[in-house]
Amino acid sequence: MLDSINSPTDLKRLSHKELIPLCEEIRLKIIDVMTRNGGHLASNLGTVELSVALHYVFNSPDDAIIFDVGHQCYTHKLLTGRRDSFDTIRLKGGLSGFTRRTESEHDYADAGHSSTSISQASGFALARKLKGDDNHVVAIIGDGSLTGGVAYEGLNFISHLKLPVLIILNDNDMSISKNVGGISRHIGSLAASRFYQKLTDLYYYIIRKYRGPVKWAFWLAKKIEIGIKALFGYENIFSNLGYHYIGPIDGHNIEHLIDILGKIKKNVKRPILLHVKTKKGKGFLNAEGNPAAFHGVTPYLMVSGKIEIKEEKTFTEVFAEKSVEMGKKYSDIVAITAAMESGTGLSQFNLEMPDRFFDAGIAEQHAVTLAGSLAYGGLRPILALYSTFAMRAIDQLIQDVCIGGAPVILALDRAGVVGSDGETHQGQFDISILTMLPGMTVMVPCDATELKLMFEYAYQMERPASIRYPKDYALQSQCNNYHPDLATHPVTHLKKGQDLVILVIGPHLNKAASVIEKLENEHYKPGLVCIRIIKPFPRTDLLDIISSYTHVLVIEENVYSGSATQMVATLVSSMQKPVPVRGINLPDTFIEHDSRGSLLSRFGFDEDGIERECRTLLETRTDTIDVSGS
Ligand SMILES: Cc1ncc(C[n+]2csc(CCOP(=O)(O)OP(=O)(O)O)c2C)c(N)n1
Repeated sequence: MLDSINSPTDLKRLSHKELIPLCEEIRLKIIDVMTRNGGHLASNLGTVELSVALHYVFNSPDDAIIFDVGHQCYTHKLLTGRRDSFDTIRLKGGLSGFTRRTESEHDYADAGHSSTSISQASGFALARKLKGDDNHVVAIIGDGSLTGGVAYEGLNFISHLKLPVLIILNDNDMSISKNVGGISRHIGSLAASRFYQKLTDLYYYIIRKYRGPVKWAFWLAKKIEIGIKALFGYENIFSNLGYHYIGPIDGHNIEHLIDILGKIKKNVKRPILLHVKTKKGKGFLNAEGNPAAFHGVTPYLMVSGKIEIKEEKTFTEVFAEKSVEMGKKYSDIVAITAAMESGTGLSQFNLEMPDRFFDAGIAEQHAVTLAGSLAYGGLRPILALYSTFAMRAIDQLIQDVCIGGAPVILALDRAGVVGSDGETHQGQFDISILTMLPGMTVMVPCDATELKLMFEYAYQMERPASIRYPKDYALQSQCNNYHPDLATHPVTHLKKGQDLVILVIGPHLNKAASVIEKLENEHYKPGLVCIRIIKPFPRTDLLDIISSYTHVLVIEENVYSGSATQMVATLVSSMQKPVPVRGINLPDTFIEHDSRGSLLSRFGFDEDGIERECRTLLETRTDTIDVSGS
C-alpha cells in the first residue's frame, strides 16, 4: 500500500480500515532502513499512527505540520513524496534525518535542536493571521522537549495572542532516557474522561453559538468551565494558560485519532493542546523494552541487539572513566547533563554516585546557570554538553559563569564534525565562541592522556574551564608520551625543524606527523607542535616557536572565523619577518550529513589534505603573507 502513496492526497484515498496495515508497512520500512543506515528508531516507531492521522486529516503543505526536534519525522517523510529516497536517509547526499526546508515544501522547519516547534508554529500562525489566510498550524512536541524553556516562551506567546494553533503533546514518558522533572510528573498525572470531554465540547458549542450578542452566556459558560475543571481536577498547566486541553488519548488508535483531529480541525479558533499517549519503540520488541538504547540506533545494534564494544576507546568513554575517577577522588565534584546522560558518558557516574548526578532536562541554559550556582555554592560541577547544544547557553556562560569566574568544568563532546545528524548537530563554532569569553580557559585534548590531564588541571585551576573533544576514538598518546604540566606547557613542541611548522589543535596530530615524515624524506625540515590550551592564548610560547620557522600551518576542527588559526595569523602578522600562514579549518557553511571520516577528508583533515596544504604553503613565497583559512 505504501507504494501507492506519493503524496498526502493519495493517503486520503484509503479507507480508515486500510490505514492499520499501512501503519504496519511503514513500521517495517523504517525498521528495514534503520538496520542499514542507523537513525532515530524508537521515536519514529512511536509516532507512526499520529503522523498518518495528521496527514489524513490535515492538508499538508497548505496546513503546516511542524515536528519538534524533527527526529520523529520519518513517517511524515514517507507520506510526503520521499518514499523512494527514504533508503538514503542520513547518508551523504540523501535525505536528512530531520526536517529541512530545502528538502520539501512539507517541511516547515529546520529542526534538530529541541523545544522550538511551538515558537515556530506561533510564527506561521501569526503570519497567516496577518495575511488573512486560514490554513491550520500544528506543532508536535514530545514530553521530553517540553522540559526545554523555549517551549514555554512559545506557549506563552500563543496564549497571549490566542493564536489558532494546535499543539500535540506526544507523551511517551521518555526523553532519550526517562524524562525528568515536575512538568513530566504533571503531564503523567493528567487523566482522560469522556464526561469531561463532552462537557467541554458543550461549552465550546455555547461559546460559538452565542458569542457577541449574548455576552452573558459566554461569561457564564466560562465560569462553568472553570467550575467543572476545579470540581473534577482537570485544571492543568495548559488549561490554565488558556489552551483548550483535550486528552490524553491513545496515540496508536488511528480511528480515534482521526475522529478527534477531524473535530479539532473544524473548530481551531483558539489555542488547543491535544495530549496523545504513545509508546516509544512501538512494534519493535527490543525498542519497546529498552527505548533509551534504541532512541538512536546503529546497524550493529539493530542486527545484534547489543551496543558495539570496540577495543579502542572513544573520547566520550575516556571522559566517562575520568569523571567517575574524579567523582570518587573529590567529594565536591557533581556531574550535570542536559538530557544526554548516556550520550555524554555520564551513565556510570550516575550509577556509582547518583546523589551527585543531575539531569537538568533538555535545558542547556538552565544547566549552565545551575552549574554556575552550584560552583558558587561550593561544589565543583562537571557539566557535559554536546558542543552544538551548548550554543544555546552562551549568555548563561557569560553572565552566570564567566563574569564571576565560577569554577565550572564544561565537557564539550561532539566538537567538530559529527556525521550523519548533519547541519544542526555539527560542533563547528565552539572554539570561536568560547575563546571570546573573558576568563574562560579553552583546552583541546589530542588523545586520552591529554583529556585526563585537562580535567585534572581544570579542577585544580578553580576558574571556568572548557575541554572540547570530538565524536572519535582517542588514542592513548599522540605525543610520544610527552605530556608535561599544562600550567607551564600550554603548547608542546614535539618535533623541531626549520621551514614549515604544523600547529595541531585536537586529534589530528598523528596524521600531521606522517606528512612530516614524508616531507623529511624530501629534505624539508618541518616541525610539529601540539596546541593544548587555546585560551589564554599562548602568545609567548607560539612566538618563540614560530620565530624559528618560515611557514605555518594550523589544523583545527572549527570554522575559521574566530578560530585559533586566525589568532595565530594575527600573531604572526605582528612578527618582524613575513611568515605565510594557512589553516585547515571547517568551511563557512552549514555542513550536511555524511560520515565523520568522509567529512574530514572533504575538508582536508586527512593525510592527503594535510600534505596538499603543506605543499601549497611551502610553495608560497615568504615575502607575502597569506592568512586564509581553507
Ligand atoms: C537542545 C537539544 N538538546 C538535546 C537534544 C538531544 N535530543 C534529541 S531527541 C531528545 C529527546 C526528546 O524527547 P521527546 O521530545 O520526548 O521525544 P521522544 O524521542 O521521546 O519521542 C534529546 C534530548 C536536542 N535535540 N536538542
